[in-house]
Amino acid sequence: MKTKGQRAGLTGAALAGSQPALAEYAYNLQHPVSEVARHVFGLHTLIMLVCAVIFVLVFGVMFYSLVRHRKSVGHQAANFHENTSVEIIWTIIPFLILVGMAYPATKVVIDMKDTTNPDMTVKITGSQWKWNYDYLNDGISFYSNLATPREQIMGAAPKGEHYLLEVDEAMVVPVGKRIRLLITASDVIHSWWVPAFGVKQDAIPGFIRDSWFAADTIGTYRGQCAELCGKDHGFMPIVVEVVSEDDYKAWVAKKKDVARSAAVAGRTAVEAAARRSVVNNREESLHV
Ligand SMILES: [Cu+2]
Repeated sequence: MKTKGQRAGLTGAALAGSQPALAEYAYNLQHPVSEVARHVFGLHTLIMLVCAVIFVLVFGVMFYSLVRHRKSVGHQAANFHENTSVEIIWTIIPFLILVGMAYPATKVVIDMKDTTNPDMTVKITGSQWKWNYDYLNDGISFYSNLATPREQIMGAAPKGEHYLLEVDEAMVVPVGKRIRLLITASDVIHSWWVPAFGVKQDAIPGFIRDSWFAADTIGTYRGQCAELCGKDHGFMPIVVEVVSEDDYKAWVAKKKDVARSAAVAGRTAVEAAARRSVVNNREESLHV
């Protein structure tokens, strides 16, 4: 017979096997790669421990009292109704516990909101159902759309490794740099959430909210819109590629090149269309 632990392990393995992209969500928060995310992780662990200790102490005392002092073995109920000392103790102890938890939590929240001295700024606009990234320092702008093939969503093809967590154009940032995010939306409220960076910020139409992160490890990090925003809310993932400074520069140069040639192609097409219409007009006037 399998023990409970073995069964839990098997369930975890089955989950990990069927949804590799979600495996890391299974038991804990994602592995943090920024200072803020590490603090959030630590805070989460600390508060869970405090809750666990309180749980064990309170229920331990309660069950001990219920069993050892039960009526059937002849105990009389103690009467400490309106006992001032007891009331003071059970007010002061929770108060001290709350202050003890609020102090580190407030420090992390203040750090999350401190967007001063950024190395670069990216404006992120959520819209139904995609993200738009504007690199204010480098003059780059693009949309990031879901890249999961329709057949996988419809169940006609096996689901890929990054099912619903892949995009056509990822946000690219240099490693170790302080990235300030200006987050807004063009239609309804969305939320830009990348757990590994410790960033989760509502994108609200008509408002600009800011946040920041500095990723310390090169890699690909994934997130999702975290505010119910309509029928395709689950289809607007976020992918951030953290690359070296040199790779970032090369990416910026490539993006600018592509934008330039698109502009040239656009201008050529407009000029050709204008020439055609001049020729047509001339021919029409000759025929009159
Ligand atoms: Cu959304």
